[in-house]
Amino acid sequence: MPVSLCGTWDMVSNVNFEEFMIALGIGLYTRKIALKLKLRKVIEQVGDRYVVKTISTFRNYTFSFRVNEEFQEFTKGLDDRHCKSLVDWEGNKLMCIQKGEKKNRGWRHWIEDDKLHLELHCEDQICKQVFKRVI
Ligand code: ECB
Repeated sequence: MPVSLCGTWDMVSNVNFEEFMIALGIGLYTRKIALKLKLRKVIEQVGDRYVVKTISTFRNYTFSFRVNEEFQEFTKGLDDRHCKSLVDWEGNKLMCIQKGEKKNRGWRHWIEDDKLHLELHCEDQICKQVFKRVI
């Protein structure tokens, strides 16, 4: 069993977020606000169902899934697109493929050095976020 991602996590770094948002077609004004945010990630698991909340002073985004069960995702408040999303374990990494209008879209979450890592990718851009546990 991979190590649990559950808990409350606060962002400590966010690399290439602007280029990632440009790849998603996010406008300049929203990008400038988004770039200043310190995101909080809350990951909960009940049975085989995960709930992932991304929280900020500007917008929140919550979604929920079962591992290896495709679901319809609407990225409300982000780029407002519909995707067919599938989350699965890839070794110790929880990975998601988001099929839709944008090519090569998805993310990976894993724990490394007691930190929560997130790699978000879209087209040719990769955004790397790291979160520390909130005690
Ligand atoms: C809820 C956070 C608000 C972020 C800024 C708002 C608007 C910017 C619009 C689009 C930017 C695209 C993504 C924002 C980056 C991170 C937030 C959620 C990323 C995400 O989807 O994380 C995964 C894995 O934790 C869950 O979807």
